[in-house]
Amino acid sequence: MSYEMLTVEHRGAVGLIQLNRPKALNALCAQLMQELGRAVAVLDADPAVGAIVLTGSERAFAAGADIKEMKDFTFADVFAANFITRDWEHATRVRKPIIAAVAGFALGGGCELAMMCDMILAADTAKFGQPEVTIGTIPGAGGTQRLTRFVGKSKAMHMVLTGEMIGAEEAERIGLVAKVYPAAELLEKALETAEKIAGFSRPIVAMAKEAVNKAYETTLAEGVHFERRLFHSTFATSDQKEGMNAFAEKRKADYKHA
Ligand code: DAK
Repeated sequence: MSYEMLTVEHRGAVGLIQLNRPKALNALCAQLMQELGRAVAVLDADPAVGAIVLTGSERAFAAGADIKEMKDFTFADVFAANFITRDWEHATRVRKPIIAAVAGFALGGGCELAMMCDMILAADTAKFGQPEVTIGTIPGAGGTQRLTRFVGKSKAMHMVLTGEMIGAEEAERIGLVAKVYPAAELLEKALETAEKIAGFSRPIVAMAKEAVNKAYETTLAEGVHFERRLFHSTFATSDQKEGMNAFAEKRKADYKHA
């Protein structure tokens, strides 16, 4: 599979996708989003891959939807093409863990894309923002919804209504980012984290991911019920037996992903 606007590599059991449109600060144009959708689907289906890392360049994870491409769209264009819905949300459908490794700008659609991933690891150079209001529109890829769930109403309102950026430290403090690293170490740390996750039982990791995601979609009682049923299901796997036996026998578990 060949791509023009991103690169895909295998690093051990980790699939690494790097957005590669540096001159436009990885602005998210239609072609890039179609390629990203394909890349994510291919890695999700690859049995050798246990986790995915999505990253950009040192200067930008992504500076948003491509303003030059969309500036002349009409309502009829975006509605008929199902803009955003059709090509943007693949990261939310992938069943394997997907980590956004963010350095530099993650603005507008770039911030929204990072939030579609399962966790955000950031370089100390990262800057997050939803600046759509400054160009006469509003976030359209989940920015008003996911950001509010990450950081609460007041911070989300501040970011969405002022368009101001926040740095990596603040992003970590308010819960948008899981961890911050010196920029030079970001990719290595993200790959290490992904490799660690890929070393656990794949079905168990997928269940854990589904259970956490359920918290966004349901009531507490229903969410806990869902979690309980998945927890019970883990006892039907051979990996649960292996994990607990390995603990009792003081050895490393050898998961068969079954
Ligand atoms: N789109 C297109 N090109 C972009 C871009 C973008 N979002 N961001 C940067 N670039 C391009 C610049 O035009 C410039 O290209 P050349 O002039 O060299 O050809 C190149 O990248 C380098 O940018 P700068 O020269 O501006 O670099 P600086 O370091 O001075 O500034 C910056 C970096 C990131 C602060 C600045 O580029 C900037 O403010 N960029 C725009 C950020 C932004 O507003 N992002 C939000 C995009 S809006 C919708 C759904 C979703 C959305 C909209 C509608 N519907 C359902 C209808 C989502 C909207 C967005 O994401």
